[in-house]
Amino acid sequence: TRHRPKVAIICGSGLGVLADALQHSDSFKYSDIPNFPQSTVQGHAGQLVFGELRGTACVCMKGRFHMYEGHQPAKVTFPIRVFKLLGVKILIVTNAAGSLADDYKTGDVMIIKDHINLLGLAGQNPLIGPNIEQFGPRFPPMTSAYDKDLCKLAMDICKRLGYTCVHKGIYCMVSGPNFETVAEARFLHSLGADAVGMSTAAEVVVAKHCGLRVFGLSLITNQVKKDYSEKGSVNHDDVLGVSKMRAEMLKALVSEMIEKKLGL
Ligand code: 6GU
Repeated sequence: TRHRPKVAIICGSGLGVLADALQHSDSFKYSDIPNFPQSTVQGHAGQLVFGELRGTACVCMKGRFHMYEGHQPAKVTFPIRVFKLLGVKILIVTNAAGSLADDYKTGDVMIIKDHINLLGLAGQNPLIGPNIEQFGPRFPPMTSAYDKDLCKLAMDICKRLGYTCVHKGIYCMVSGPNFETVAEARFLHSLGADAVGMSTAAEVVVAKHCGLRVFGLSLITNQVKKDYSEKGSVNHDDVLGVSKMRAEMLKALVSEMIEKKLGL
């Protein structure tokens, strides 16, 4: 590819259409890239797409890797270091998530203000093992993981585009693949999490370690039941359905942010 991306975008479940916005694109199957993990999840295509979005060279992961597929944390986050070596400066992460917050509705967007890397705290951290100094320090700080200026830019654009269903909140990563019990949902909510999902935090840790700026979006695809009396249960098809419905909105937001050059 002739593209030399400064921005990398990870497309979450059902959000692969973000990659379709790229112009003059060159696509590579993960299976054709040496040492790249493979996607096994429905709704995750398994392609690295290079192209231009509003005049800025970008690379999109159309499909990401999850721990529940059997990948080790370092494997899940391998593409982040590939992006770093390609010259990427900013990582945009997207995901589908369940809401724990009482005031979030299905279809809402949460700009990720911070995360709780539950697995990372508990020993499943992608940075465990010998530190590769070439990428970053042994003990990287994580206090400003999500870039404040990019959050503000996103909030301003949402206001201008008339998006009213946008929140700023805390994302908690769990391993999955099962969705949460009621007791687990209450536990995560009591920790301060507004949304829960099975990705993102590990990728962000590796991105911060190697000095990338990070912006994150969660699409709220369902409410997590925090009460035994609530009826119904979530399934992956519902998650995909909602994210497909809202993908155009996320595409517009990300495109506008890139048009504003993300402060590059
Ligand atoms: Cl409810 N839980 C988890 N862990 N991940 C999700 C989700 C729920 N909804 C979408 N992704």
